[in-house]
Amino acid sequence: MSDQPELDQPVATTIEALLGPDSPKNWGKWGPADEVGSLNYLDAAQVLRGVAAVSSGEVFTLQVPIGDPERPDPVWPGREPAVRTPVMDEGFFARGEEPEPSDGHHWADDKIEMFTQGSTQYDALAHYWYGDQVWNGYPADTTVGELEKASVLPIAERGVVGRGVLIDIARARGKEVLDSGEPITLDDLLAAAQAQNTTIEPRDVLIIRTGWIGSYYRSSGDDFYRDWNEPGLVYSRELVDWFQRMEIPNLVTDTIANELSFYPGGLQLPLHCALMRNLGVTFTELCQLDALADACAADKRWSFLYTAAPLKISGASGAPVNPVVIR
Ligand code: UVW
Repeated sequence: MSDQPELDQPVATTIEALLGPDSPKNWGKWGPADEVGSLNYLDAAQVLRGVAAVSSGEVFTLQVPIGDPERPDPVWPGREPAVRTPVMDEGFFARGEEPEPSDGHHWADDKIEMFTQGSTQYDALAHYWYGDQVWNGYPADTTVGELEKASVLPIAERGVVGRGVLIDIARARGKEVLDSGEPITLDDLLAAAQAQNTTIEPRDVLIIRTGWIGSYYRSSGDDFYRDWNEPGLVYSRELVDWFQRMEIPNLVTDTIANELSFYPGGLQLPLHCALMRNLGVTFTELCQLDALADACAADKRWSFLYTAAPLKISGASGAPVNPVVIR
């Protein structure tokens, strides 16, 4: 792990201490049975606002490939890359392992074993918590065995469509990729938006580029995991208040966990708690944003229609997704 960045805040040793007793919460805002949180902000008017941001018709897909044996999927340390196994193909017939059908047909089938969060994915709102409650105040023991509440399924059933806005922090800093442990503050985010001449509007799907996932595909693999501390947004009360005020429904980034990984004091991923658990902001992680960013930089248009729907996996803490952006 790299040296911890100098963060302009007192060192806390628990998430609860960092966030404090009055951390903003949207629990109950959309009723006691809500499981999709801030996606409720994406009403029909937001879909039309997204559609209105389309002008050239270019299409970008943001998912990284799954199951390439030459380039194992980038994953959070401790998770394993997906493994795709062919269970039927021409070889089975050639080796006599499958009887020849009388009508002459052959076929190919695969199976895949993967972490549901081992690729470009949506986190379920109950994926990460502190204390004994998850999003909307559901008890933490509703996660035992499967997520009984706020799994990824309701997000998948609903789908996500709205106006997306891309803030390219790497480009603003004149870098191909941010460094391990490099923080992004609210001021940095707003300054980068201003430098792009971009206004982040209320209810925008906020997409932040660090260059991190792109760098994985240029690295040896080992380099990527050395000094493991992903760059990204850093917790501050101002940042959380801003997300709340701006009614941001969805945070999308090109890192595996959407925020600076580690803090002095041993904390890990506190924005998962402040934004996802408390505000119900959905997280789309591990996106490939480089081609989209190049296109936005070329014509200086940083907003577009963002659409996504993770796979409908019952009770899961996350699910793969291939978000589609239309400019
Ligand atoms: C972790 O939970 C570590 O990360 P993610 O949100 O990417 O699943």
